[in-house]
Amino acid sequence: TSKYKVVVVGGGSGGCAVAAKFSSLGRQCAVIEPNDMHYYQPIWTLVGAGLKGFQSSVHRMGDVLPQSCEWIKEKAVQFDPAHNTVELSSGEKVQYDYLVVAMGIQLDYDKIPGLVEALENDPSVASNYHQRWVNKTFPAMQAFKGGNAIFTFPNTPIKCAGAPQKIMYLADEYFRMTGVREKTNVIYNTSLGVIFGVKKYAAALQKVIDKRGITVNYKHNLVEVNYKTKTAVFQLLGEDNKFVSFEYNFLHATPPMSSPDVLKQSPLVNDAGWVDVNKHTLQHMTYPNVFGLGDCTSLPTSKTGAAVAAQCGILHKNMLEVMKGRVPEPVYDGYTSCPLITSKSTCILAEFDYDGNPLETLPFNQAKERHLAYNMKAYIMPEIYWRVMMKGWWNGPALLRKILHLGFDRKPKLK
Ligand code: FAD
Ligand code: UQ1
Repeated sequence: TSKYKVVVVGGGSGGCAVAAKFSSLGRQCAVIEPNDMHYYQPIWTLVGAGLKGFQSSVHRMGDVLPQSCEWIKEKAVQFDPAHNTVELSSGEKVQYDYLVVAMGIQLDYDKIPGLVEALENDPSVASNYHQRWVNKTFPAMQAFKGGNAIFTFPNTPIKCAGAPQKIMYLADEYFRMTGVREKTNVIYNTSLGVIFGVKKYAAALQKVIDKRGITVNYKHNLVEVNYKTKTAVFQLLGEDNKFVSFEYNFLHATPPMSSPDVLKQSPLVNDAGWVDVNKHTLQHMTYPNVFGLGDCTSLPTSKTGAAVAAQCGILHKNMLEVMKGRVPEPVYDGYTSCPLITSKSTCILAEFDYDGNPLETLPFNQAKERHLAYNMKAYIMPEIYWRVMMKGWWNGPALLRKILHLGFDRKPKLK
């Protein structure tokens, strides 16, 4: 059994950023992460639309993780928080004084019968959520000659809840450019009953949908795909739960998602399977030396990299407090952000807190489609991610917001 002061499980956006913050601990800090590659997933929307190369989203894990920390290149398979240990796929156990769980969210493509087969065999079926199938989206758009272009949103919490519709706006624009839009129904079939969870941005997106002539079908949950007949079956969520079939000529599927299976079976999670943390401190509800970060947690905010950035600084500070025997400060307000790309040069930059109150960084209305927001998303955020956040220096834009608002910011009131 090897022993460390801090063990971080997961070397993705959150795990890597927080390990970098603890890098002064040197070999007393370890990251458990099985993957060779680290992906900047937010750029996959633009990769899918042919606006960025896939290679720009990939760095070798060994080049991204902080050099001073120990990289344990294995999968965590079991948690025993009563004895401060994590078991690895090799069977070996790792002991910790403090644990950060940042394992992300699991993609459950296999929960939709026929979806994986369609993704593997039908060139007109794609999915920006997976490193393998994001590379199919643009070729499918190029080959598309009209008919039904269907975009789906599943019946589970997902990461970046805007991504299933961002690719639709980009495809709609592309189909206009290639002259096929007049022969096309652009259809958004979503399990939800609203286009976006925050009213201010939902109203702005509705205008985009009306202007572009997009069909939105609410409470439509994808349950089956048959690529041989090119049909997608949806269940109508509600009273009758009946099934309707759609023929597709292009299908962009967002898979159902859930907490990683390894976590679901662990003592660390709530009934829904998420790491059970205090929503203002990120400290575990039962085990005070355990903290949770990002997509795998119970934090009731929209799961994004921007939220992870804000959480990293708070987690680091609070864990240092706990190390000193003090009580962590309840400061996380649920900050999250979703850059809702509406074309290859415009973006609605949603930023909000737990209560769905807008928490905008720029001192002008971000519900408007703007070039500046697009440029930030496409050119500035990747630089911030690789050069600043992965070094442990980016805690989200809160400080920038305060400066740009000249201190006239509302004070967060936390229970
Ligand atoms: P991840 O970054 O997913 O990292 C989880 C890590 O845990 C992975 O490296 C994984 O290998 C590892 N892991 C899993 N299981 C184990 C195990 N058993 N043992 C050890 N390690 C394990 N966010 C934004 O802010 N803005 C956007 O515009 C945006 N767009 C997006 C578009 C798409 C298409 C996608 C897919 C995501 C988008 N996101 C966006 C979301 C963002 O990428 C995630 O919210 C963010 O990466 C979450 O960070 P995380 O550390 O929680 O999880
Ligand atoms: C952000 O902080 C972040 O983390 C790196 C993202 O992840 C990709 C984002 O998409 C956004 C929008 C933010 C928020 C930052 C600003 C400057 C509004």
